[in-house]
Amino acid sequence: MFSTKRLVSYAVLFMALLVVIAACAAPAAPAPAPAATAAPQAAAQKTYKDMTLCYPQLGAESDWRTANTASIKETAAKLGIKQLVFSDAQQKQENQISAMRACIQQGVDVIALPPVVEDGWEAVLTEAKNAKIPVIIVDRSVSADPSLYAAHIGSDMALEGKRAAAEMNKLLNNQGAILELSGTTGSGAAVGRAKGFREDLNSNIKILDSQTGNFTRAEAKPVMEAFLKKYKPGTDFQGIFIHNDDMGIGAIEALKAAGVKPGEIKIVSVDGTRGGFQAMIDGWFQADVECNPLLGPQVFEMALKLMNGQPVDKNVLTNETVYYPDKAQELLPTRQY
Ligand code: GYE
Repeated sequence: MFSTKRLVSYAVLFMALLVVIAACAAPAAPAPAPAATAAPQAAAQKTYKDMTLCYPQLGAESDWRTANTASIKETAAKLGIKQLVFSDAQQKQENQISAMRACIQQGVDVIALPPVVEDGWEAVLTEAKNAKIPVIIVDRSVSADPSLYAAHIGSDMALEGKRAAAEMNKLLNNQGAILELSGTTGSGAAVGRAKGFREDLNSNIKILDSQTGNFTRAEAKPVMEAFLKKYKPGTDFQGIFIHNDDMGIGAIEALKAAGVKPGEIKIVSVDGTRGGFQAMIDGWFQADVECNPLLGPQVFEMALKLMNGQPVDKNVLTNETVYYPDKAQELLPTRQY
């Protein structure tokens, strides 16, 4: 056992030693500059001139689509990107998938994909991911796991459907029956619009029937003709919800041929194309829910960020509104699509 005296002298010795060590140690060096402010990476930044972007467009089924294609092509030219690899899949998913595979093979920098339908993208998205090619989902959505793509830029299709329902409720005074001409089966646009519409449609309004017109004028017309053989306008149904203006224009032809007059049946459509505005001026559409196809600038801006490894927002939604016949004449000349 140590005596207290001894213990104290050990402690004093130990502390003295500490003082000596501290005195001998080199004075603390100034803190190094934080790594973030050192050596900016600006020199390695990629520009639009370096960009090869792949756009496997889903088709040319509508005026909306034509405007979307034009927006992509015009923006690519304006920004002076190295190469735009554009293709038209004619509304066939297998064509979009092969176009994507060709782009992966080529080693493009970014793929921007407007998917014709929601399901079935896992395999090719995984291939792009493995090849380290970021994919931006444009316009319609996919059901694949979000970890398989970089981001989505497009409209809130369910919100568009809700807006259409609110218009229909007003137009029909919350009662009656309607028909629905829906978009491409299984497409994010049709699924979202149908869902949102049903969520907000007054429960006293019955959806008598719903058929697809595949977003085209040509396919919508015979569907409307078949509806008119089955259901009597005015008696059996008072309104029609149509998922895009092109199908609306096809439907109008069938309605005209059946002797229906503009305004007798309340029509709510989606897109806000010039054709839709004309249909409002002519009294056929009572409301047109906007869906903006001019996505080019946002797509390329995000693509450049991805090329430079910068963070991007996972879901970029387009700001949209509803158009009405009273302003249609005034606004038509300002419409870009
Ligand atoms: O509403 C329709 C087009 O996906 C939002 O596709 C798009 C839709 C648009 O054919 O006109």
